[in-house]
Amino acid sequence: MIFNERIECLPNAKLKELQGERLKNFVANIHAKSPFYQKKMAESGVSPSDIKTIDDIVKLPFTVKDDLRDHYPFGLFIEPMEAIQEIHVSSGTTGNPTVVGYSREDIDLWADVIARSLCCAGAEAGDMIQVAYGYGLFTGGLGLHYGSLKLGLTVIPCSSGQTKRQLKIMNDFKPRILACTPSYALYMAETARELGVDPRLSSWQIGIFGAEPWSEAMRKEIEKAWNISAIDIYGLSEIIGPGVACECHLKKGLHVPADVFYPEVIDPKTLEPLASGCPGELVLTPITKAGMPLIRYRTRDIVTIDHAPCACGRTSPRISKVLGRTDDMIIVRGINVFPSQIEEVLLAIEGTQPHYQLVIDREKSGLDRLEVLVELEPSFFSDEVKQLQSFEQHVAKEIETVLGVGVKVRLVEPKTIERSEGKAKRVIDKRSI
Ligand code: DLL
Repeated sequence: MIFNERIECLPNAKLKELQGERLKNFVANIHAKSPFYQKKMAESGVSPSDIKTIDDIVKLPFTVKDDLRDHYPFGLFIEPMEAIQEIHVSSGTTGNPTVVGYSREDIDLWADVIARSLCCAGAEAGDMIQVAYGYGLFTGGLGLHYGSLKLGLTVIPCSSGQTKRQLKIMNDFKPRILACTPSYALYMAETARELGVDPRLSSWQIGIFGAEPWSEAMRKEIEKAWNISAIDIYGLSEIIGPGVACECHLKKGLHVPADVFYPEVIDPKTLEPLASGCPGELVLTPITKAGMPLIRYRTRDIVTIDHAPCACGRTSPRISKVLGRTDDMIIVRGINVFPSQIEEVLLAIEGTQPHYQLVIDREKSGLDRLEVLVELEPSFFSDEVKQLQSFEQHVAKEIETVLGVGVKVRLVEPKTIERSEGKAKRVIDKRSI
């Protein structure tokens, strides 16, 4: 089912017309109300009257995360506080957290795009959904909540954590849909097995997973563990939260509601637009947002984009799974490494578990050292040191073939790597400590 067929299946020319109209009003409104953008646009030599069609978007300046941090907490809100209904905060690793504000229209928009996402994923009015994303300042819980209400689902607002209780609720209430981070879905499966419950018999048929990178191999693990269809949902607080893109049942890319979030893919170095299919940084402009609208926001997420219509009937462009982030890319001895590449390799090897961590350090000689910690399935654990060493070497070789850089692999005992109820921490970079 398609939530809003008229919009989601709009022919390309009509979509462009609508986007152009919206962009024009969007820029005029921001320019009238935001001293920050008045200055930024003046510096770029562009004025609202230069924006006539959606293609004129390239004339506009970019916005980056530091712009939000520099105007902490409310400097980029363009509506008075009375018009802001809700505030969320995304914690970063450095500096001020990112604060985002939603007007009433923005909350409606959020509910709408998530209702579209849920529908895209296969949910239908009358279904029951267990929302196990964190409720609170994080956008995951409340975002899925609003969208579920809009679509007419019955919501169980579990939030994340209390895994045993999550499992009991699943078992007793029998929801058809689960929404949480992919790493939490795996953690819950592990806990279920420990409790003697077979996760393959769960009531969940569809899982709506996102908020962190996860590979195709991880998808297979989760689908096998829970016997469900695992759907990828993407989003970021600065744009709205979850609901910026979501897969349909065909899983051939994540549909972007481009009538409200205009996507571009650029080369992060030259800032030039890239052709469909070329990996680059995703830039988004939420062309109908009111409370804290951003122009050409650089997400730092690396994706490819496909403008061809999907066999599901939707004409919206689709982005690939997130391939990495410009800032989680680790540079080891000059070679660019994305954790997702290592994840793919690890999960393709029989005997390893989907729990891993990457530790980067600098040797005395000044050379970077990348150590890959990975858990072994209990049945593969051996008392024979030699056997373990040869397995480590085998894994290291497989990774080296893909990355082109030498790594050290350390097999660790089951349950040694910290489990996550939210976003998993995959990389520990000791070079900056
Ligand atoms: O993680 C919003 C969200 C909640 C998305 C629930 C999906 C489900 P932030 O905390 O602001 O917002 O983090 C945004 O998380 O720029 C990506 O790097 C990463 N991310 C989000 N979804 C995915 C995904 C939420 N499906 C940052 N795959 C983004 C890979 C993702 N990375």
